[in-house]
Amino acid sequence: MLFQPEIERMPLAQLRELQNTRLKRQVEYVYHRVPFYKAKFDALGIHPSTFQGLTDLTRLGFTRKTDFRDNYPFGLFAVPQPEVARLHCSSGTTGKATVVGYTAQDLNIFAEVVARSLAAAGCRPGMKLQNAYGYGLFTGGLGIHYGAEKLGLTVIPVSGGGTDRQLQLLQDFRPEIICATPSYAQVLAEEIQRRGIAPEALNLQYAALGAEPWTETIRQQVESGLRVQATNIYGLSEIMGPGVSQEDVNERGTGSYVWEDHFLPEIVDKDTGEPVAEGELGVLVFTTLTKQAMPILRYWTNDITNLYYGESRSRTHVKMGPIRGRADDMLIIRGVNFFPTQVEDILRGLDHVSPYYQVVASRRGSLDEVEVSVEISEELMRGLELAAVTEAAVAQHECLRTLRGTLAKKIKDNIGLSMHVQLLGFGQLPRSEGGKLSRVRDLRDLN
Ligand code: ADP
Ligand code: K
Repeated sequence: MLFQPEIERMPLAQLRELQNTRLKRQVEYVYHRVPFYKAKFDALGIHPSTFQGLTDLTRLGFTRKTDFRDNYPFGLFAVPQPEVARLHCSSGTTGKATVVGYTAQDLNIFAEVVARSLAAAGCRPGMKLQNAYGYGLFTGGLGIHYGAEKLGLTVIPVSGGGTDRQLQLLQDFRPEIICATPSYAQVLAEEIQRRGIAPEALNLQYAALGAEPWTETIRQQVESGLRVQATNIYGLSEIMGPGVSQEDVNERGTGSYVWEDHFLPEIVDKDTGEPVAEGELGVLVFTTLTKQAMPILRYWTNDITNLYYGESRSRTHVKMGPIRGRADDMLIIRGVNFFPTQVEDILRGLDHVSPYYQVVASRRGSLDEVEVSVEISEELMRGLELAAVTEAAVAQHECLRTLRGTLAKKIKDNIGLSMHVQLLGFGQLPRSEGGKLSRVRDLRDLN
């Protein structure tokens, strides 16, 4: 089903014309309303009166995550605060969160693109949707929620986690659709099998999964475990939230439609920033075309993927392939964005630890796990007369157990993820020998 067929099937030439008009308007809008963009464009010699639209796009330079941090909290906003109807934050920023804002019109468009996405995922008005995306500052929960209402679905706003309750509601309310992170959908599928819940006890037909990278293997597990057809939903707070792109349920595995009338995508080389040929892998860059509260031009997402038109399509909009990785060191753990440098910041504020650490992400079953190894300070080693820090030493010294507990709690409070903390002695972690030392190992095999 197509929620907005006239837009989703708009002939490409007409779509380009629409994008061109909207881009010129957006450039003019930010030039007069956002000092950050005015300064940037002045420096680049760009003026709205001479800006040609799509053919001039690459002249605009990039907007990066650091620009959000430097303009925290409202510096990138283009409207006065009373016109901002809602604020959200993106996870995974060091220190200060990335704040994003929406006018009433932005929220309406957000709901429309999510409604389009859910329709492409198989949903039809009258169906029930269990929303297991987290509600709150994160864009996932409310983003899906209002889009589902816009499409005419009955929403079950259960939010993330609480597996017992999720399973109870799936059996009692019998929703046709579930939205969740792919790893959480896997957990639900495994639990259903483990508890011997009969497939007929559930009424699920579709799952829209996103917020983290996933694979065809995960799709198969979720599809057979939950007896659904599972599609990919992609998005990011800086641009809107979930629903920037979506896979069609009948075209699974062939890529996700990017809703190009609102979000103009590009793929650029991760080192040079130059556009690559259609179909080539590179960094995904987005320009918002209709945002009022916080328009963003050429946002460098750091997500690695490709864009292509190609065969097998029920709509005219471009498709993006699955996210193959990140051009920065951000990890996505259970849907939550996490920069290892966030651990560094926590260590800096803590006594008795060295600044050396290592982060290892792995998968146990279908859930991501993170272990953080941290060295205690030389001083503390001397004080405790330890040559090395072993499990036995930790068991013996209460102060080490307290230190480990404090660190685990700070990580949980600041980053929003539970991690295992391992204490090591000073000097036990590898040091850089001139080259770049990777503090991160990602052992999750996503293939
Ligand atoms: P979201 O609520 O969409 O997760 P965030 O702003 O917290 O929004 O995170 C955005 C990032 O999450 C994206 O840049 C991308 O790295 C990742 N992400 C979101 N959806 C997907 C998806 N379907 N596949 C792979 N990665 C995704
Ligand atoms: K995410």
